[in-house]
Amino acid sequence: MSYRIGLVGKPSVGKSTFFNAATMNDVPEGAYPFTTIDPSIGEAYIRVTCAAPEFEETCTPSVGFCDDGTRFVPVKLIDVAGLIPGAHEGKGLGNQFLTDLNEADVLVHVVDFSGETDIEGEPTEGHDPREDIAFLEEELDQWYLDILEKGLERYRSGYHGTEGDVEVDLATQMDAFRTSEEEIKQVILALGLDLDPDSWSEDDKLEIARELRTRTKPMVVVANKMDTPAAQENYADITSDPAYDHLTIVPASAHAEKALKEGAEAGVVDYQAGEDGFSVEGDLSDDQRKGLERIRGFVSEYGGTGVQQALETALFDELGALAVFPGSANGRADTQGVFRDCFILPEGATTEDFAYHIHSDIGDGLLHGIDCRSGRQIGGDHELDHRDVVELVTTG
Ligand SMILES: Nc1nc2c(ncn2[C@@H]2O[C@H](COP(=O)(O)OP(=O)(O)OP(=O)(O)O)[C@@H](O)[C@H]2O)c(=O)[nH]1
Ligand SMILES: [Mg+2]
Repeated sequence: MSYRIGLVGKPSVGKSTFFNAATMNDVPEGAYPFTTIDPSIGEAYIRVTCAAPEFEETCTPSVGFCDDGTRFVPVKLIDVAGLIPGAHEGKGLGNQFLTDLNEADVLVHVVDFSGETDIEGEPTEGHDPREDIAFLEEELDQWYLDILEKGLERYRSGYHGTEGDVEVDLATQMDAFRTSEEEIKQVILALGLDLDPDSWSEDDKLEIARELRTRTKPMVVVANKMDTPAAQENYADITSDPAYDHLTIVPASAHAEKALKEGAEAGVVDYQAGEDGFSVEGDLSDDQRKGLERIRGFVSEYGGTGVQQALETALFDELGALAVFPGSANGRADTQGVFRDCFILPEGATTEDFAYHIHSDIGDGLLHGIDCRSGRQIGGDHELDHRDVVELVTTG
């Protein structure tokens, strides 16, 4: 199972361009709303500093690849149709397609920071990206509210047969979001409400929906089109406004990432995804050279094109996931090959979780783990850190 990152946002912000840049796919992009109708799923990568060199080994990745000490570990990226205000009432393409994002572990909200598209994705000038940040969260909350209402219908109609608890029906209805009865109950009680839905006002329900949304779909904001001066100005304004301190905003140019990757593929630039620089190698026209120099100015100022950074911020910072390498404590390669795997595990994962992640037999037979850096034994309930290298010792 690989992690899934969903791209959301109003039309024409650059979701598909971001998707193509990250996955090297070729889905349609266009300067008109609703270019994308059907969802696409592609393979993107997140970077993890490879542990093999510390052990004086050369890795042989089973999935993804390793470039100069940087592992590129596959994750799934999902591109969907644009969302406009009132989508929950059927505006635009409605919000039915949001079900395509049910399975996303974390969302990347792509915002056009250039202000050159209005709230529905039509060309304009001077549009305030703040509006886009706010409306999207409201639409997502409405989506959750709809599902909550369906759960309440289920509760009232007594599908469960006996007099049940409301959180049981809500958890069943919200199954795709992988939330639990316990979590739903906690959310309701933490909002100072009791467990009788008849006592909830419309606002209470919206509060529950919002709380469940922020817990189950953490999100980063991508300030896209940062190759334009207008976007750079908006970015400076918004990130210095304390009202936006609670958001993680990653500056990006999907265009720049695409151009650099295409240049690398054509052999005219030397560029590793996520780096804040590149070198020009091949014969280029003056226009191409100027284009690349413009990109250079931007990537050196913002620390990269932002595409890799956005995916990694979503997965590691917002979601709290961690990468763990299976290793062998005596330093020798196992029969499987050296540093083949790099697994992405959820926040708080323990040695035992790691074992079960690999195989249920390994989980069942786990005796203990060994931290391969220190050589120390670690228990099944030991919480792992990002980039730990762990040998699992089992009965089998
Ligand atoms: N300047 C600039 N333009 C961009 C960038 N990324 C995308 N665009 C342009 O923005 C327009 C919309 O891009 P798409 O990728 O189709 O946008 P989308 O969000 O997928 O749109 P829908 O599928 O309609 O929801 C296209 O003209 C892109 O070339 C960027 O980083 N910089
Ligand atoms: Mg699109």
